[in-house]
Amino acid sequence: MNWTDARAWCQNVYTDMVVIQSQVENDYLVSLLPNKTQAPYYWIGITKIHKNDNWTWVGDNSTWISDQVWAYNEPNNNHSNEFCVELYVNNDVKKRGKWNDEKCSSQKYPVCYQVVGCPPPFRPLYGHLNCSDQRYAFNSTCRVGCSSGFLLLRSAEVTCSSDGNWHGLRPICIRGAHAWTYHYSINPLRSWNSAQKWCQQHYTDMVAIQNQGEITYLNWMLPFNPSYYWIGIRKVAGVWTWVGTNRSLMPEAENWAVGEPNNAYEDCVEMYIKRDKDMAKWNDATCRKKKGTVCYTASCLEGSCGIHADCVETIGNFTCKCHPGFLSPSCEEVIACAPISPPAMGNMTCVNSLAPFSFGSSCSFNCLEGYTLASNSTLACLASGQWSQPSPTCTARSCPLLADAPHHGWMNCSHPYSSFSYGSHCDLGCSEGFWLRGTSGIACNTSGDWSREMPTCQGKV
Ligand SMILES: [Ca+2]
Ligand SMILES: [Ca+2]
Repeated sequence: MNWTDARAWCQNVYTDMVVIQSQVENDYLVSLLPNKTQAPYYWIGITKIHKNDNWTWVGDNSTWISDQVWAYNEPNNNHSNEFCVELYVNNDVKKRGKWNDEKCSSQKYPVCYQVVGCPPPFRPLYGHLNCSDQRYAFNSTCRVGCSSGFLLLRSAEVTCSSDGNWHGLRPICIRGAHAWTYHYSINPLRSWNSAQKWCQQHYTDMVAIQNQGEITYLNWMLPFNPSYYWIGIRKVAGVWTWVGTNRSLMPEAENWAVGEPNNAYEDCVEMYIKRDKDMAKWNDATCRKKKGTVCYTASCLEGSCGIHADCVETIGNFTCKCHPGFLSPSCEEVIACAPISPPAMGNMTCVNSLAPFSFGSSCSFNCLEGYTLASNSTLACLASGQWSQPSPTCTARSCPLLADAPHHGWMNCSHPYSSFSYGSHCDLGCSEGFWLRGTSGIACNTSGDWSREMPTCQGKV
């Protein structure tokens, strides 16, 4: 075929004429193509339209070209119209894998490519996908993550295989204890007591089971063991008890196999992992029997809750208990008290903790000259979001009350702030026939004292 027919054929039957994007691809392609002992060789998808043009690949993505890939003395544009490229695939070591510019009307074999891809992958309920290629091409992968609170079963990753199918077990997400990690041991088998000891030494404790999701997960995760596995329930003072939390087993959480528990002397509990009958159900058994061990590692890790909270283990998860003064759920937000202002005739100085007027902040007050604070001078913002006391006010200092005018005299007072206090001023005088001994005016000063002694009125002699 000439080059134009060759490309059209590629587009009809496959995706397009081959595009080479590296020396490695070029070598790989040469290794795939049947060897030719003589011309014609193979058309590849690179051309130009005019002799001064750059060589251009079909499509628009690839720009790769290499000086080393041309055969000796090529491209030579021998007939001034060699605008297409052939790939030599023969036994001549100097030519094999090299390119030659050729007349596009020459007859050669087309080399095409086909995009191989997979259908859109299955997204599990309660899960999300993260795919390396949005067109799901051959060899691309998709990773599955489960929503918070769900456990991933089977594989986390699927790969698009060359047959156009996703390779890998279809992931599913089940409700469960996402924050716990499980560990098991069947070598050696252990009595219930030594199983618990081993768990406590190496992990947090024997596994406790919160919900059906965990049961499903454990039954999937653990290998079959003919003697099955101990779990963290045993009889304590006649009551079935979760040993890790010391809580008694609630009827709604029971998962006994048919007819179990069946023996007053069987004080420990095993789980029938991958058993044909009563799969994943529980049986009471004699504690000294040797079985597999299943442990968990606690959910609370360093940093689980941030610096303003304590991590508290719950069955299958954890919660963050905020320190006093910090708000749920993140415990990052500090409780704030209502903003306060300086008092009239006074000043306020605040020391902020994490935010202005937040838990741990304190504000001190003082008053201008002539004024006193009515209460304690420092307020603290408490963990409750309340101030430790009401904001203080500044009141003018009081002078001793002047109840009466001088005997045989009069008094005329003004009180700009409050009665007989800082700023108050009294004019004094005597009745007709008397004379004033002392000052004719007194004022209440900043320290709460009268500026002068009270005058008296003297009778005329
Ligand atoms: Ca040539
Ligand atoms: Ca039993």
